[in-house]
Amino acid sequence: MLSEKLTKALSDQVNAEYYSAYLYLSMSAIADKFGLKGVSNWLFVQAQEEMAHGTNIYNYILERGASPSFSAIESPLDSFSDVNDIFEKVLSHEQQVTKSINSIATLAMQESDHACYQFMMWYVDEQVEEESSVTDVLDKLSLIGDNKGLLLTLDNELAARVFVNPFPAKIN
Ligand code: OFO
Repeated sequence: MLSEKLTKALSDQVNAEYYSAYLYLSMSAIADKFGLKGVSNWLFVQAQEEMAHGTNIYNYILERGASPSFSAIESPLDSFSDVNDIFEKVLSHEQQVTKSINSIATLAMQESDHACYQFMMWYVDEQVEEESSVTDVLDKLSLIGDNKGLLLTLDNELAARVFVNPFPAKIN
């Protein structure tokens, strides 16, 4: 059975993952308005991943015999100056998420809840990958500068991203 503290921390993380999905949907809509359909697609797929992350934690709380709590999901930012601004905000958001994932892993360790610690390790690895993939996009944007042709090439590259459910056995 999960402790009350871990149940609350995991419930808050479900909320945070759904907030991330909301934020990326908001960004996806703005990118669409900018005429960058590939960026919009990349962010939409990111939102789908965040929902899967949140649902997986929700399922884990139930699997451990605890009851999740639900609080309101904050409204996402909805104003971004350009595509650089969007990805800079994605990176700083993911850095915050990494902190909260690490603090849950630390709590699980302090409570000697090895199962929960092990569960959180997937998220720890995922955050490394997320921060790295966003940093790659930011590096490319910095090389592209004001070259609109190269920006469209990057947009085409990001259009190829497809959603792959990271937890196919658990979520339908
Ligand atoms: Fe769920 O990884 Fe981003 O926030």
